[in-house]
Amino acid sequence: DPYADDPIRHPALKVNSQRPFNAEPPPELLTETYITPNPIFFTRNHLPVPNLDPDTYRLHIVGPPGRRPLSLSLDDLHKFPKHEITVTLQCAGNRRSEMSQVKEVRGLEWRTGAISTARWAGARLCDVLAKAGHQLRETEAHVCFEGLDSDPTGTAYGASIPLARAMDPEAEVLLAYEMNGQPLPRDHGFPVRVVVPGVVGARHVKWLGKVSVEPEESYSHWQRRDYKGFCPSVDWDSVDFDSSPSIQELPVQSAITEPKDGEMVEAGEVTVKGYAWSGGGRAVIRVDVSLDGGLTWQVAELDREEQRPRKAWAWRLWQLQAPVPPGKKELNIVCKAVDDSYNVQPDNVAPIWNLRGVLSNAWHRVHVRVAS
Ligand code: MTE
Ligand code: MO
Repeated sequence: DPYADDPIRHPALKVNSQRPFNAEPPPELLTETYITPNPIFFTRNHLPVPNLDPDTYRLHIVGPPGRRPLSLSLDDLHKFPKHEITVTLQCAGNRRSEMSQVKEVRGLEWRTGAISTARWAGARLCDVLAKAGHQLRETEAHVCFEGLDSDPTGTAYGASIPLARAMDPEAEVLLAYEMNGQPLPRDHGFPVRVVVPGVVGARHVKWLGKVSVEPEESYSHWQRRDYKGFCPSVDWDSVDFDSSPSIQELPVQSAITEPKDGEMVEAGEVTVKGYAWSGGGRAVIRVDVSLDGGLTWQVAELDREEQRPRKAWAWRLWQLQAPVPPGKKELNIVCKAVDDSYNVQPDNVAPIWNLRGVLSNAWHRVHVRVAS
């Protein structure tokens, strides 16, 4: 059993698949704290978790033609300036279960929890690439990452990002060795993973073994044959994966974490809580909440965490306390977020349905009954 050596996991996680391990925190725990504690941070593995020895670990950075590659130990990586940032990581498949209610999709049935936030620390990728001799010459180039996890044929997990993002110090792409002040847990990439702020989780390659600069995107299955969006009419017979770009920055997203769907709430006053986030460093500027299915709206209160212009990498938690209209037997609670480009979420999921069930960011709806 290639999974026999996987780590022990926190019992609060809702497991979507055991082998490979995929799990999300329950919604009420997800927004209890701004920083997600490591043991309940959502986990998305495609393969068994490698068991890497930090003493013999080496990260290979392929140099430009004519330069020797770098082979960095963990100590070598610690010698680069340490950079620490708060970043929200979201899987492209977050909220897929709502898409599969419209029509069957292929993928794990994530609810609202394939998203979490941590303080990440490590070396800046741009510093490491510069040390290896790379410059931002070729604008069409890509930085390819390879994981040390592999399938029975020896194929490793891989992904890439454009070189321009990798070389931009303002993009703050990290080779992270710390998560919330601790060495990375095994499930989250020990000893080193990529963190690409504002970009889909699939590019944050864990158990990083190799970095190279290539004229083309990564040839990995997960770069070329997955994690792409399509028209709702495209099916598995007609899909042409080369016709869509790989997902990089994600669209604006929000969800309700309290109350839960089907719950009974007290008459009088209701507290609605949730998260909101947008890709590409775009800040969430507002979250609107409706108690009547979207007929009338109220503005939720956002947390006061710092939002840097163009570098708002982390989510905002929000809440609304509102009177329950007298006589109401049920509430159709809805939320929708707006980012600083005034991007909004679509009102329902059917027009954004796609065969792989990615990019599911319609208004989030929760139906509750009111106690009488
Ligand atoms: N890196 C490797 N090596 N193997 C993987 O399976 N999964 C990717 C990404 N990096 C993956 C990986 C996907 S799809 C996501 S959403 C994130 O890791 C999840 O990171 P997490 O498990 O730390 O939440
Ligand atoms: Mo993912």
